[in-house]
Amino acid sequence: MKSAYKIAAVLGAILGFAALLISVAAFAGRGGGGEGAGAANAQTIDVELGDLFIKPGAISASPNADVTLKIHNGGGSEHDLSLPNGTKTPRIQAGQTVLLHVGKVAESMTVFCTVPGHREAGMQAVLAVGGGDAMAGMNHAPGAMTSAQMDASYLAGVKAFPAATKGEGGLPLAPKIDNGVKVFDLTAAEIDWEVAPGEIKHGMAYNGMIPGPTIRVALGDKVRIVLHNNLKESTAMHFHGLTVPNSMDGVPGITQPLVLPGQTFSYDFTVRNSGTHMYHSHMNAASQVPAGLLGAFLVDGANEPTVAQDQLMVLNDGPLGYSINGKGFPATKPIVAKPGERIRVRYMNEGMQIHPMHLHGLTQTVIALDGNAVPAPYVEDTVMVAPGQRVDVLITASEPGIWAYHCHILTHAETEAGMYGMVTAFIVKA
Ligand SMILES: [Cu+2]
Repeated sequence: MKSAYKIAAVLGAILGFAALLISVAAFAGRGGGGEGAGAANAQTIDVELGDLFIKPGAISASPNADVTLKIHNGGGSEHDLSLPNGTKTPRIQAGQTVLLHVGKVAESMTVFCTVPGHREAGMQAVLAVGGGDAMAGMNHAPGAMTSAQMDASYLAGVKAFPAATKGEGGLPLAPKIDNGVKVFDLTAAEIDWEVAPGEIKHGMAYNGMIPGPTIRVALGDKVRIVLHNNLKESTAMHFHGLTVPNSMDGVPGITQPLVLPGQTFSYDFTVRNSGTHMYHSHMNAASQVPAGLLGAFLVDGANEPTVAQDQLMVLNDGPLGYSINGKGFPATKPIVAKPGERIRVRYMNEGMQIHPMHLHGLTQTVIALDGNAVPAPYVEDTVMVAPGQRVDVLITASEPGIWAYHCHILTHAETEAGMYGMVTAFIVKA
């Protein structure tokens, strides 16, 4: 079917009666079956092209679906639709409909019209995975607001920052000492969490906070993490990045039994490697981790940098939306530094998407990746943090002012209703 469509597309374009013929051929191919096993997972999404807009502006694909876009040109002039990889429709005449097979959407992408000037004039949209999660927090359908409404909504968000919300994640957890062992109790339970002002989402948390409490120990410490499961489902805990005995690795069915609802499991080990690490659920993890079952596990080594502040930036995406330390803009907390101060920021990505973290005005010097010092620190203004990855950077507060600090996948940071999600600020003031 696909190759038949491509041949038809080429012929159609050459012969100059493209769109009608193509759409008929494409529909016939689709309707005629022959899709085989993939058909069960097929998803067809309606997309409307207008004169200098694409609707919806945020096209949501289901995870793992074989996606086809059904593109209708409702405008008065001809348009097309292209994927970033160059796959595109032929020119679509006014009033006509064409199918474009996309396949599995692995990552957020921008789709656009290639007619010269149309993309610049606004004919682009985001095609994102996650069944709509990628657009969580988007309160307004693109195109629904007037310019004045957009301005007002944007400025209201800025004015509200930093907004107060109930609950703070990542607070330090002091251990109890038992025969020289540092004992940390963590209880997993469901929670309602205020991600942004008035935006209360159902999540899962350790000790009632997202991220969970921050555990900070030193190299060589003997630790015991006591996990209590107050969830309605089983869980387990993995110490991501730490060198532990296999039996303490937290993978149910492989290294330990499931921790059933109501049960407790103790993880005992000696801390053998320093750096920025994480702990998180390793059961139904694609749900439990983005829902909030995660936290920072920091191990002080012999050569810690001297810094005025040590800041965490735990990145997450999923049912709680795009968040930094469990909150979305304007409820994110700015980093406030005095001129000349040196700050360590420890990024950790507990989400399932990549987040390039961009800081305006100041540079970020990468000093460690996944808890290991890099042989030669290097400077970036945009630091890529992949799922599961930790990146430590040093930032010197050299330039006074309020510097925007955000994920540079812009759909994680802004909609036409203003900034949201992975946006905060680095404020340098005396
Ligand atoms: Cu992002």
